Amino acid sequence: MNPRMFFTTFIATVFLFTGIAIAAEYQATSKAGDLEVMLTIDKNPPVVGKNNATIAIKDGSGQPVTDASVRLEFGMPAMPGMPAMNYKADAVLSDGIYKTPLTFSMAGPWFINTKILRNKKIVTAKFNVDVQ
Ligand SMILES: [Cu+2]
Repeated sequence: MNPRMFFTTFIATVFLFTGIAIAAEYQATSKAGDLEVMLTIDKNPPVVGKNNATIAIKDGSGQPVTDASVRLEFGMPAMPGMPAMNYKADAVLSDGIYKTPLTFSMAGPWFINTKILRNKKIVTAKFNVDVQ
């Protein structure tokens, strides 16, 4: 392999792996009041069992918000043979973003309501994921 071909192959490989790394995370953005909330889950699609979620929050001027309390209320509405399921997880601030494990008990559509308490006000960012 000549150096030029090696270089081309190398670049192609880097792009391939970068693409896979991006696709391997679930990511969605939602508004909560004047806040912009980005939810990232380390698996795409999210899976039955343990997933790791991170929540990044920006205020109306695009500045990171790190003085909030963040709680995820997630679950499924009732369906045939299954009562409504509701769970809570308090996210912990680490390196400027909020983190928590999220455990889904079954496949299907789940809601994730991200409750943000800041300045004595609670706002909610709503997400929906399809767990596999
Ligand atoms: Cu269900």
